[in-house]
Amino acid sequence: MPLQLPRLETITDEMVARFERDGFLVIENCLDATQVSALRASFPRIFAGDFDTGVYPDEWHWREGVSLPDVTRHMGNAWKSDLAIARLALSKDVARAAMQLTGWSGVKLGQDTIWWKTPQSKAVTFHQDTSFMDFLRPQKTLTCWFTLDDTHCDAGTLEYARGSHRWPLTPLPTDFHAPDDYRALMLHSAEAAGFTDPEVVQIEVPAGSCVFHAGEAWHGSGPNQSQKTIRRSIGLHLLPESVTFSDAPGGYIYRRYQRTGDPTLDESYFPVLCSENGRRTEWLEGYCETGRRELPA
Ligand SMILES: O=C(O)CCC(=O)C(=O)O
Repeated sequence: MPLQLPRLETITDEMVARFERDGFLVIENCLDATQVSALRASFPRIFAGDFDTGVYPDEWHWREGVSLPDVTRHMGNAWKSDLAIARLALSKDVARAAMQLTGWSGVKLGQDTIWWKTPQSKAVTFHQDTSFMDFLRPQKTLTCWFTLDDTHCDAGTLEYARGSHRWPLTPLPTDFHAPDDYRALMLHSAEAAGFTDPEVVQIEVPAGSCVFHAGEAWHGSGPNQSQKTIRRSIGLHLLPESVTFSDAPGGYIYRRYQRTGDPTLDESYFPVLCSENGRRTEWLEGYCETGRRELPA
């Protein structure tokens, strides 16, 4: 079964107002200790290439003995490879909360991202997730980021520029991992938007907490300066159900899933997590148990 997350069942008007004002919303203690430890156990396995389904993720940015030891370990669409991660990524509760925050009538999963910041690992540059959705119309996304460890300012926690979801959208960063100055692009964009001293909020929350952020909100994470604290997180990047592939160039990874002459996003790769009428892509529940995408008989 996909995970049930009762803390996400009640999104109040006050929470929506805070999300709209700041561009992000923190909800503490959404995953219980058992759920956190099951997800943590996946990290060493998937980065060693041990996949429940035998299928590779869409992005695999760090390999033992090949990659630089001090960059943030990162993977995309591990739900296709690992069933513990699938149970989180395919959760209905996350999607329903996203619908309440955005007003979308239904939600598809765009992709997940796995983040593993080992002690002394380097920064992730500030960026806007919507910039990566340049191949979609409407160009929109909402992220729900879960942390599996208590987060600390000196251990590379996630940071937001408050209110930055109202600044203009900028092109993709060229130095995503281990930039010289991880806040530089955001500061440049702030200045262009007329803000000289943007407020940066560093998220310090217990393991199992989550943060929803608007796709336009600037966020990134500093170096992990700790000698022994690990920071493992999972981001779920959600799309409006009505989204289609655009005619414009872009989408160097996920455009591969476009069928010829057809702009729709196939539910085999971008499943519907929750629709207005409660519909979900048919195979999600079974997939979380068996790793097979089978339609009910
Ligand atoms: O966890 C991080 O350091 C980066 C997270 C992020 O950029 C995201 O999930 O959108």
